[in-house]
Amino acid sequence: MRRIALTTGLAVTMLALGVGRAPAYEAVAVTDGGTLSGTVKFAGTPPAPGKIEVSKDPEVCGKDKVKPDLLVGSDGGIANVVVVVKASKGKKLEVPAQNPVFDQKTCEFHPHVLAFPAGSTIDVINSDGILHNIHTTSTVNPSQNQAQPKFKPKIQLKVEKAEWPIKVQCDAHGWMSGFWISEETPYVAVTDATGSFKIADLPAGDYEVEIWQETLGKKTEKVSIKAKDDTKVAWEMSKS
Ligand SMILES: [Cu+2]
Repeated sequence: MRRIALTTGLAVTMLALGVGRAPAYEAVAVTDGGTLSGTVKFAGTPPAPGKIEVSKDPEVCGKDKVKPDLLVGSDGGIANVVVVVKASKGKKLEVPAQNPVFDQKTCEFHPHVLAFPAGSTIDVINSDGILHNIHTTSTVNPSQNQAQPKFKPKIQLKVEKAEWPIKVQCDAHGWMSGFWISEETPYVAVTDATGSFKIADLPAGDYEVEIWQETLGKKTEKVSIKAKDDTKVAWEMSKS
């Protein structure tokens, strides 16, 4: 018993000192913040988009579907790249007043990559009127797995803790895939169809920025943010 008490005491002390943990994010007032904006483009010739074989419900899902795992626009911009500024302090991370929406439509997840503050409740919508099944694979949060038949047009799933990427799949349609990004700071963006992104209100300073794409992996970039200034970047990713 004494050993257990000692061990527990040590663990509590280590937690209190923050030993072995990343420093917690500190919310501060940001005045004269700077902006980081730019593009993430594919270096070289991108591979032809993959095709999805629709093996079920083609009347709702459609027949010719493009795999969403690597979408490169005509100017090389990569969609759905997650951009995370590794900030230790900055503006307060607010859970949105309106729940983020994750829709299942023509047997695809919209958006393909959904970023939201940790603690958000996600409105999972079934616009198709057929059976879908929302299945998340988490390591920090509990994984969630719920059937969503026609008579349940909306279910709500809360994600308490910061974690990314959380893979989301549908067990009824094996090709359906998406990702949730549960944010620890407000300085996260997902690139649009042209590969563009913008992150505002950053305190001036030097930062590491992680960029991640599901088939291209993770890369770290460095930026300097100046007060009231827009730092523009043109980053590239490629198949390794
Ligand atoms: Cu489905």
